[in-house]
Amino acid sequence: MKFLTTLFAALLAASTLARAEVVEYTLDVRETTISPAGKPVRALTINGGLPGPTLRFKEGDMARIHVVNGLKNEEVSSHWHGLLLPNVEDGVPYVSTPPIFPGKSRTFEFPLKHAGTYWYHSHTGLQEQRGVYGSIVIEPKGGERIKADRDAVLVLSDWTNENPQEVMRTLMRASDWYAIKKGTAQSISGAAKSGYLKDYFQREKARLPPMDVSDVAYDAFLINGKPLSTIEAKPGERIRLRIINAAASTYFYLNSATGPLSIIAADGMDVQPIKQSRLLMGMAETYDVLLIVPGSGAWEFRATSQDGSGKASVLIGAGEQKPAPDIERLNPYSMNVALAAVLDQLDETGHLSDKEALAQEKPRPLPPYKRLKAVKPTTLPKAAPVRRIQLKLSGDMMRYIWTINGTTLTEDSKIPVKKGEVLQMEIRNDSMMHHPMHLHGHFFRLLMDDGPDPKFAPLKHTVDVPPMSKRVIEFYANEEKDWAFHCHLLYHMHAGMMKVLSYDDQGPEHQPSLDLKNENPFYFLLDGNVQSQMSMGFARFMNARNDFGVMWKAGWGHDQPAMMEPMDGGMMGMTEKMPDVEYEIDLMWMRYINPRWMTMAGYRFTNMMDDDEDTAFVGFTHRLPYMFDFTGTVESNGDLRFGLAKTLQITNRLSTFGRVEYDTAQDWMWMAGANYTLTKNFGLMTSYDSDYGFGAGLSFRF
Ligand SMILES: [Cu+2]
Repeated sequence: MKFLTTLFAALLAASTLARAEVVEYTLDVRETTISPAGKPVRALTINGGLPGPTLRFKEGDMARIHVVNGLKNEEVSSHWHGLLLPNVEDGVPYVSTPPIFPGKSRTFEFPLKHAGTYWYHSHTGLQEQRGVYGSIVIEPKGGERIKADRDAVLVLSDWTNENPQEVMRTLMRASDWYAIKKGTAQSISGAAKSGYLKDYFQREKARLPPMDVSDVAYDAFLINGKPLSTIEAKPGERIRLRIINAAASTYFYLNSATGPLSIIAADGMDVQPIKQSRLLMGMAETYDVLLIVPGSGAWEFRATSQDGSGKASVLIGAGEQKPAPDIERLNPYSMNVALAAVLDQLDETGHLSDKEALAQEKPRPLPPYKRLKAVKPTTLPKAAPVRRIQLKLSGDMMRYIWTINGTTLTEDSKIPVKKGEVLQMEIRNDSMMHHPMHLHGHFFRLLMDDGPDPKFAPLKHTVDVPPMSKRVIEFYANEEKDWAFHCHLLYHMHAGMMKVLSYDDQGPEHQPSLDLKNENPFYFLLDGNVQSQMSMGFARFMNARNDFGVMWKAGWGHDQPAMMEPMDGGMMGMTEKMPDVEYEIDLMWMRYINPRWMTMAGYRFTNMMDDDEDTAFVGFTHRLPYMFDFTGTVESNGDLRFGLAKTLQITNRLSTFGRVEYDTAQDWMWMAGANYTLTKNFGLMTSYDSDYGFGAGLSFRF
């Protein structure tokens, strides 16, 4: 009897499989000129549009997706974000799936095992920022749990007219340009004006660079490719909004003129409905919200960037405009504001009713994780051994390097996983930015202290880890091979914040394969100035931890008349003349150890009066409290040099700097001056140098 039942079940399963409908799409990635922010830009589009098309399926269908690479010299890839699928279809180039070479295509084929709102995007280099993303909707077998008249997909994104490689370069050089552009630059006068002078110096004392909630200044924020768009709707209609944050580096606050948002699904999985007036949404997360059109009018649904620098809106319905409430901007000066926002919410519990939760809601709430509850138990197999690991997220704004457990992807890529275990990951964020951490190939249970019954812990694929706090997630390791785990802030990932969960089925020696030409590449940077008396600068190739370059200082405005005279007596009766142009050129390699230490080694060419011998040197730079940089070098001839340097930001664009140096061969030197930032690339500069006197000119960074 049992045998017959099993046979029958097997036959039934086979026949269902045979009947699985194949749903086919073609995604054609091409370079196209588009202008979402007004200015025509060469971007990457899928089937000519931004975002790419919505791929609609039914649970149980078989997806067959042809991805065509219409680019001339770049590989592309497509990752199906949030879907459980065979490893080779996951679409992370080299890690799981072969890349798609220029002019070639790849057909992805996988069964759709679960329903929900998901998305797809390129996992190659910085292509996601350039437009390679779109949405996926999978309708459940038995219909939606919560009925709506129809659904509408809202793909949120951020848009820059700059090439993303240029954005990355700007971040690598720790330029203040983006902060100036979006109005979050910090200065002493700004701090004094807003009453945060004490915090300003406390931060400097703690050796922390100015904090900001976002890295990049964007030209536009988009919903479905537009800053403003319209959805037709009738009063009383029930619309299921499927919201996807496909931005490269923007958290959004969502709110609506129609009142509190009714959240019915998170990361594709149904949750017990909760209400929230403002929803903070990290990159790569998805939420489904049920919206009932209250009456006639154009009701604004708004996504405000977390840094307050912009927004995107859709108007639902037609007629009189009903704006959504404004979300006030964060004061950039109080370093405690972001932390306070985090700590403020510790008292919130997951047991509040909607009414209580709405009454207690903060003006800038965290994601509503404590109140998210799965619709059925999500507990994992009881018999599976549980292993807990810690992952520490760190970064440095002065040097754009982002790490997990102190290492970048290329330094150490592997997190070993044993098949059949429950892996608990305690993710600690030691940095001052949010990180949306995404796990490929699995749903994890998000375990919140103080949340609802852990039996109903929500299933997610992406979790926001707020500054200076931690999240605990767990999942049943029932897969094989290698799966990416990374921060979904594109530039953080690119700067190293990624690992690969590597199953033990591949043997202990196995190392994940990586897209090495797109990981940790070198960027060329040139920073310098030319003034009437002298020129200084640094031209370098830079990656996460290394700078290889040329540093120069040259002077011609000799300020010490005594030095111009022939030296009396001189060595062996010779007289020396000051050269017309004095120079010191260092060919050097600098290596970043951590936010406080850098080491350096190089070779110095010089014709300076008292020190005209070319030498090799080694040294270090150490960041002291109040952001003083102390540099010490020793040269192969035994000379020692110590320097102390400091920059003070007076206004957003005006900074002053000072530098003192002691050299056993040349004695004391000092320099002080000011720089005024005109554009991203140029500034006006003036300085006094103890050797070359007073002068003024142009500063530049390219
Ligand atoms: Cu991050």
